[in-house]
Amino acid sequence: MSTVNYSEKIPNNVNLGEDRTLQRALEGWQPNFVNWWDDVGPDGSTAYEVYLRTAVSVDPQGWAQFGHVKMRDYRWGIFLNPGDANREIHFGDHKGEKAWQDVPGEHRANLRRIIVTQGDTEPASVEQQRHLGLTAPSMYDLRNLYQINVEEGRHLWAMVYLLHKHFGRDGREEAEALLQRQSGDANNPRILGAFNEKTPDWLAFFMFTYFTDRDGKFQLSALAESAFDPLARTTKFMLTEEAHHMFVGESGVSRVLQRTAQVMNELKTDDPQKVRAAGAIDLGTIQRYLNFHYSVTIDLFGADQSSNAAIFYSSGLKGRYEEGKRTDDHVLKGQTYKVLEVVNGQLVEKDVPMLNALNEVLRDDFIKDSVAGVQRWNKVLEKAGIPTRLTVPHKAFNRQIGALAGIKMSPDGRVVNEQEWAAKKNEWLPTPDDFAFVASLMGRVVDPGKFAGWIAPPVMGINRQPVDFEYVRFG
Ligand code: BYC
Ligand code: FE
Ligand code: FE
Repeated sequence: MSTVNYSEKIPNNVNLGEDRTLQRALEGWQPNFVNWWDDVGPDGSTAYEVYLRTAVSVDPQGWAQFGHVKMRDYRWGIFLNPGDANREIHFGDHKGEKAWQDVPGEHRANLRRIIVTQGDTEPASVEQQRHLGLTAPSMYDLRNLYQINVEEGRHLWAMVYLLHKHFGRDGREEAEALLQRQSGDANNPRILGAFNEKTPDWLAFFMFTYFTDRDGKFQLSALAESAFDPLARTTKFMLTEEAHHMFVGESGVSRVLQRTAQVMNELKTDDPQKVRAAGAIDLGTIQRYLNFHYSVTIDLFGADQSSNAAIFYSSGLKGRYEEGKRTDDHVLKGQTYKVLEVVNGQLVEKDVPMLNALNEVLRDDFIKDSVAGVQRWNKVLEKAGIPTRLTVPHKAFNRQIGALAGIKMSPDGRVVNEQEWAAKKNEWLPTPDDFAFVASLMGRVVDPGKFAGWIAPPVMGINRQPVDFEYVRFG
């Protein structure tokens, strides 16, 4: 008999205490997870007690319990949103049939692949962010970084639960492989491009959590529609945590802009060198970081035409964003969608079968949502009387995936030749000099209520605590 109290050690609503097979699988995996966390998780954080929210159940009282905990003792839980026994599949060829509680044999390979791809991003982001704690601009920001890290860890658990519970031996092998691939590793990299990029500094971190965690929002929303009910329910619960990740990015960039605008007004200058000399990040650098993170993130939606996407949708594995709110037939056969391609050096729109364009549909939904937040950033500049505005680059700018890969495009949407690209690249994407400058600002500021000079304090603390609350106790 096992003596472990599973609901205490691993908070869950999946009846883990009664499920010996699942217990055995998780008992094999969990020590490797802890080793992974120690090896490539948040650098130097083991002894800290951090004011974290922990999910101990899915109801409103239980999903956000705040208190100081050691990161190592964080209780990574396994939660599915409450089920609906009568839930029906509401899109694709199986529309109107009952949602699946088990994996149908014919969709097993595709479902496993989707779950593995989703699962792979979660530990990747923790690896990408592992050094940031050493240069936090405040204790408040350090706490937010760690909150995101433990929750991405929990999202990995969520996908590993599905692999262990529903995919038998190959699921267990995939769960191991999720701990073996490593962000940026030349021999065994993470699956998707953005998750092998560096997150070298806190401006990159805020852009990543604004844009790339938002890919998480859209992909998870599409999976929350899945006919495979356990996937739908687990991704729905993951979405409750994603909001905070995007908030950290949006408010982080806002605070950087606020500080930059203040310095520009004090010095009455828009000269980037003077702004930099005063210890703030010039708007040009912020725009170049934005261009990079936006373009790398929209690549995550895959090729603009994809037979995988058509199969995932028609077989009910992955829906569209807010599938239930759409008023079409939810089958989409015979419908078309506009995608871009280059003909004779010019971008042209062309109609293609909608089912094959569903990656593009989701990318366009993401783009709308991203632009809204950039407009909120511009309000900060507007309020401060600064005329410069941030913009998202053209969809075809700096793309590596799909029909637009390899085309040289200016951020404002002109096809450019190699010479112009080479001449202007340093105005459009972060340069080694930009990275070196931003790195030079990154010093560790962790006294409660103190903030680095390149970022304004937040308006409010976490969970109604004051901004100068002791969010992290260094043991
Ligand atoms: N980089 O037919 P295509 C998150 C591959 S973020 C490298 O378009 P498909 C989070 C593709 O795999 C959310 N490779 O593919 C955020 C395929 O390879 P194979 C993550 C790429 O399947 C922050 C080939 O190119 N979740 O949660 O239609 C922090 C052909 O492409 C890329 C998901 O992505 C790329 N960018 O679409 C923490 C959901 N793009 O098979 C966490 C699950 C494509 O030919 N994934 N390729 O070798 C999916 O739904 C799909 O796999 C994709 C790709 C939408 C990603
Ligand atoms: Fe996540
Ligand atoms: Fe996230």
